[in-house]
Amino acid sequence: MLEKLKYPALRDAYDIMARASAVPLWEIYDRLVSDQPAVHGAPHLWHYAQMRPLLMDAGTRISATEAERRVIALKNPGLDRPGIAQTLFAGLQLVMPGEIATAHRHSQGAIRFVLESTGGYTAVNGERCEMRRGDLITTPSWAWHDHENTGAGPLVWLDGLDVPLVNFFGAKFAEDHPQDQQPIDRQPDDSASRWGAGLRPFHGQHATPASPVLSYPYATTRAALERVASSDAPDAHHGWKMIYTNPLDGGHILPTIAAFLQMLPAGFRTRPWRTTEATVFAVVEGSGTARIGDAEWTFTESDVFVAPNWTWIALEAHTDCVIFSFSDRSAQERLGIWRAEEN
Ligand code: 1HN
Repeated sequence: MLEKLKYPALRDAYDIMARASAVPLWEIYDRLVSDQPAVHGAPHLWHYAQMRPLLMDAGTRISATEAERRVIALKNPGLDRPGIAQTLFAGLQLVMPGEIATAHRHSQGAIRFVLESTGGYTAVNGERCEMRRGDLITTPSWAWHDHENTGAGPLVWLDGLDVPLVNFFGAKFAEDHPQDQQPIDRQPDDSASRWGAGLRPFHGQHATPASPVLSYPYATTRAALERVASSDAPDAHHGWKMIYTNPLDGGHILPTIAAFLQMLPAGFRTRPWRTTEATVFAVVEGSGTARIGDAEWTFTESDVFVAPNWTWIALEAHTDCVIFSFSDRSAQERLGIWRAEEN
């Protein structure tokens, strides 16, 4: 087990420790604590033009029912486990016209960011959340959810889940709903009306750390960003960037996952920044160049790319850009370990 000992004269003591299921800490680490984080995984970009045909092919060869979820997972080439980053799962999910993905719930929290839609919804806790391109829908831990395509064309979205984190903790539970589709007992926009209109219910409380608002429509978020952009100068590191929030405390939408929407004007180059969080970006509008660590790619609409933890990020907009992103920042902030550096 231990090779190349720093203190070979202690080998006899180490052998006795090993038989006691113990190891000398001074032998296993170079330094007891490292001064900089290790980077987990590689920067990577998935072009939608390459991924879409794979999805559509899967759409003809396996049904949503057979697959349970017809998701093509985006696997980070620098990690051995599935996952787009050490802490995050991301995948592209396809539901074909007339198909449903049956109702279940699990301890993993999820977000969905819609890429293609001619009509469809995700039902969460009895509420139908309409899915249009650019809409963000949350599925908090243990919330019932099912999906349906009610349109004539494919329904595709980016799934983001805290699967690796929940697995790491060993807190993974799941349950199928007794019905294929959960009963709908709430009006559309119920959660946004109760919690997201600058009001909250006079009676009653919201019990979980996740945002009670389930849907953040693009029509609303884009208009907000556009208005801010029309009056503020763009930030040197982020352009115009806003955080999807839980209206109850101004915090992130899920206890594990934070989400962001940013706008960059044509020709704008951000200065480099890095944080301890792993971030997944999805391009909503426009095209540009992303420089993530040593990688550099041009991106266009619906492309997805990942910046691993503690890796420099710089974005350049060729045209006006709107970029969605999500990360594990929410979990890190709650644990008090999140850090950022700007260049
Ligand atoms: C899941 O339940 C969904 O409900 C999508 O749509 C992706 C990836 C891993 C584990 C569960 C969904 C998932 C998932």
